[in-house]
Amino acid sequence: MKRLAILTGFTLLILLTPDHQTQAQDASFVRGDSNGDQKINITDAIFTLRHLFLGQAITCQDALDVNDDGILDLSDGIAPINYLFLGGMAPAQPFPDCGKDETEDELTCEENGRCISRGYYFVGQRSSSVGEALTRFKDHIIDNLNTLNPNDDFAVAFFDRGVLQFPSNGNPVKATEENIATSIAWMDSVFRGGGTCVGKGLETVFEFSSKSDSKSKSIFLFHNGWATCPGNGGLDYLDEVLSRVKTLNSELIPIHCLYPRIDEIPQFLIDLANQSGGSYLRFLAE
Ligand SMILES: [Ca+2]
Ligand SMILES: [Ca+2]
Ligand SMILES: [Ca+2]
Repeated sequence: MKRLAILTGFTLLILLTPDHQTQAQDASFVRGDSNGDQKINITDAIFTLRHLFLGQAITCQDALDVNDDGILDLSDGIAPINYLFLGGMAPAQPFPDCGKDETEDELTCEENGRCISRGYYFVGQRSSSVGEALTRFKDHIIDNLNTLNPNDDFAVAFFDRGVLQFPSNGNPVKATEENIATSIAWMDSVFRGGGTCVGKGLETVFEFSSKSDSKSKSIFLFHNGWATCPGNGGLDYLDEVLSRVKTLNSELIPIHCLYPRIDEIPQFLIDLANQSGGSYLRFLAE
């Protein structure tokens, strides 16, 4: 019986490993950007030569394979110099923007500097008790979205008794100009509602974040620190939300809490920030 259990565990490991590896080793990169600073210059050629001859550690073999022949050799160290100074060929795709390797080879890419995707998940209270602050939170979201790279992803949710979410299919979207514009139009259609089921709002953003493979994620919560959720509310409910979030937040995504009032920041928001490694601050009119 014990042997069977061991065998089953072993089989499971074999079944799970290939998929996991593809995910971890198929990150976005810029070909030729060996050192991952999203610029192609002489330091990339030097970096590549250091890797080839001095064992410099790397995290993205594909970025060094300038000619995309699936082999890392001296020609990859020389190709950037040819391109930069002698009018030689530009690196193969993806270049100059981040992207994935489109040609099959043995090389892998775990991460390539600035191509690392960041995930931003916004969740805000839309009950009438937050008043005009809701508009400021929307502006805050827009300001943030405008700083993202197209490789980042995001999602937005507003809660009252229930939850309104963008995108409606529950999958975060890339921060392209088009997606940002669509989300802003959607936010314009969100008005104040009734009730404060903050737990539902937080569950929604964790659902979003679980579908993203971004390396670095953040959650922004806009909330007055109090809950009136039908059949559930008050301090006991907030305690339940805290422990539910602890379970859901296995990735330890920092939750940054924005409090729309001048008085003392409620303990719920402080606890939420502290248990997730996030922050809390008063979010007031200018
Ligand atoms: Ca570089
Ligand atoms: Ca090569
Ligand atoms: Ca390739």
